[in-house]
Amino acid sequence: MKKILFVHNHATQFVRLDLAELRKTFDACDLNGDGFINPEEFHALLIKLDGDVSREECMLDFDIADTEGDGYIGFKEFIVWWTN
Ligand SMILES: [Ca+2]
Ligand SMILES: [Ca+2]
Repeated sequence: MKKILFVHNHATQFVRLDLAELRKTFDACDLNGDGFINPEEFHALLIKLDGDVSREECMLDFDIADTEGDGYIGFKEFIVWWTN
């Protein structure tokens, strides 16, 4: 029982830390601070991560990340994109 509890706690802590890191990344990417990432902000993030990323490549990835298709990436969509 103790072992299972430990593993569970460990996993929870890992997820929490990971989310805090992701939140930082998301906020750093959200240049105008509206709580969403627009295509321009997303393009800037991809360039930071991968270097030379074209606008076309950016929009392909943006469409994948924007699962709701509203033209912005919210934090939840960002988590899904980041972890896939
Ligand atoms: Ca924004
Ligand atoms: Ca969206």
